[in-house]
Amino acid sequence: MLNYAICASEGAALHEPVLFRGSYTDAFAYAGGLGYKGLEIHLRDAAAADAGALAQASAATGVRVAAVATGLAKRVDGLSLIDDDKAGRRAAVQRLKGHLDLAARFGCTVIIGSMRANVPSPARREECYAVLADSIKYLADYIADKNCSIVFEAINRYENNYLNNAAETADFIDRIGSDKVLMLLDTFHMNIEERDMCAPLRDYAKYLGHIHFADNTRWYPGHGQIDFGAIARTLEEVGYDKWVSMEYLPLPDEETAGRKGMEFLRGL
Ligand code: LER
Ligand code: MN
Repeated sequence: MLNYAICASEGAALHEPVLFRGSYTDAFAYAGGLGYKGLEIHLRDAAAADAGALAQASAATGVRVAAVATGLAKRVDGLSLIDDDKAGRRAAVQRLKGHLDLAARFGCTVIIGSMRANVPSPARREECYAVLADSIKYLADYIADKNCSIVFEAINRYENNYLNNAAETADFIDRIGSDKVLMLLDTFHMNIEERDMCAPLRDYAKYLGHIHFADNTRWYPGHGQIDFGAIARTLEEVGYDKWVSMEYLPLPDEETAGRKGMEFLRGL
C-alpha cells in the first residue's frame, strides 16, 4: 500500500482542490478518521503558523505532515518567483524560507506550483527560467543541511504557461542540480499534458518527490476515467516510497468525497 495523505487548508477558495477547509489542528483528526497516514498543509505564510500546535496534533493522531504547499502565497499575496520587481522576488523567496523551515521541523517537502507564475511573453521564456533557477538554487542551498526538500509541480497549460509536463520539469530540475529539488506529478495535470499516464512515472522515477491524485474530473479517484490501479502498480514497481496526496474537490460534498475517495484507494 502506498503512503496516502489528504490536503487541508484554512484559506482555500471553494473552487480549489482541497478536501478539508478548517483549522489545521482539526485537520489531523479528520485525516486520521478517514484512514490517512499523512496531511498535506496548504499555507499562505508558514512563518505565521503555530508549529508547536501542528506537532502536537500530529503526535496525538499519528498523522504525519506529508507536505507544505505554497499556492496561497501566490493567489492571496501575489508572490511570484519571476516578479520583474527584485523586491517582489525577494519577498517570494523569503516566504518560501518560512515554508521550508516548517517543513524541516516535520521532515517533509515544500511544493512549488503556482508561485513560479507565468512567463509574461514567449520572448522572455529563457530569461524567466534563469531567474527562477537562481532563486531555486539559493533555496536549495538554504536547505542543504535541513531535513526537507522542494518539489516542483508540473502544472497543465491552462493554469501555468511553462513547466507543464514531466519532461520539461525534469529538464528544469537538472538545471538546478541539487538532490534537494525533485518533481511532483499530479494525475489531473498529467491527464491533460502526458501521452501516457504511467510512462512518465517510470521514465522520471528518480525525480519523483511527491504525487497528487485526482481524477480527470478533479473529483476523488474513482469518479472519472483515470486508471489509478495501473498508476499505483507502476509507482510500486518503481519503488516509489514517498507520499501520494489526494488533491481533489470536496464534491459532491466534503463527507461523500472523503469517504468515497478512501473506499476507492482501499479497493486498489
Ligand atoms: C497544485 O498542487 C495544483 O495542482 C494546482 O492545480 C492547484 O490549483
Ligand atoms: Mn497538484
